[in-house]
Amino acid sequence: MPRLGEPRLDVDSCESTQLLVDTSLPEGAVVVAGHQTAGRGRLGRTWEAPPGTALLFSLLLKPPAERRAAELSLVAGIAVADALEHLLGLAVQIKWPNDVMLRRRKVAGCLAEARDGAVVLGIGVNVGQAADELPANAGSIRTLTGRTADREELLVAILDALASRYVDWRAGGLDAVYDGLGPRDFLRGRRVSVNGVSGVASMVDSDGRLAITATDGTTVAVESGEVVYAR
Ligand code: BT5
Repeated sequence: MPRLGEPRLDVDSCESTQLLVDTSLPEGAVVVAGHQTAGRGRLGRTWEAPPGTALLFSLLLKPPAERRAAELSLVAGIAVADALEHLLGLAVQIKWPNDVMLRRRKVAGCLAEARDGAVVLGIGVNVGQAADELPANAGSIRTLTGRTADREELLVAILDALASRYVDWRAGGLDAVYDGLGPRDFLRGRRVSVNGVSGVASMVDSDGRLAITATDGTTVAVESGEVVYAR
């Protein structure tokens, strides 16, 4: 199993941990920040959290060329869900392609960016934010459970879970980690619209695509995009 979390750089504040990962380091290198001034989401969006309230880190991975790197945001979601379920004892869902949901709120987001032939995997988990410190439809461990969580303990739990899921994914793709994904699929059975395709989400397939069944019964598999869904 690869050692994830070493070498490690901790910073109080930075623009984005994604920018501080040196891809010449060995796989497993991690950067952890207490605050980001320009945290990144997908498609040019931002990730916001007040200083000291969230777990914010980026991890360097060097997957084999035959694997689809974009699937790593789902693999990361599975690992975050594994860790949160273990620590909180509550069911956690994964909303394709990269959100982790607790009690129907987004509690964490994952971002897999390819760089220099490697993948920089960013994970943000909302831990201690109060309700007025969160965007719409988001929640933190504090607001959703009334409990506090230790960010370091959570980081270790996520890295442990990810090390195990990553080994399985490297060997066998999403099929090999599907037990952590299929039963946690937040969108399954919901009415969705993605990139102009509307219908009912039926599943995330083993290539990491969202399968949507339209009213005429045809099924379309969508590679990526922003999902609009009925709550
Ligand atoms: C994501 O993007 O969900 C990926 C977020 C990855 C963040 C981590 S933090 C450590 C590392 N360093 C970085 O710079 N990034 C990574 P996306 O699916 O595009 O979601 C972004 C959207 O989520 C925004 O447009 C907001 O609507 C919403 N959002 C922003 N901050 C949030 C938060 N703290 N909790 C929940 N939702 C948030």
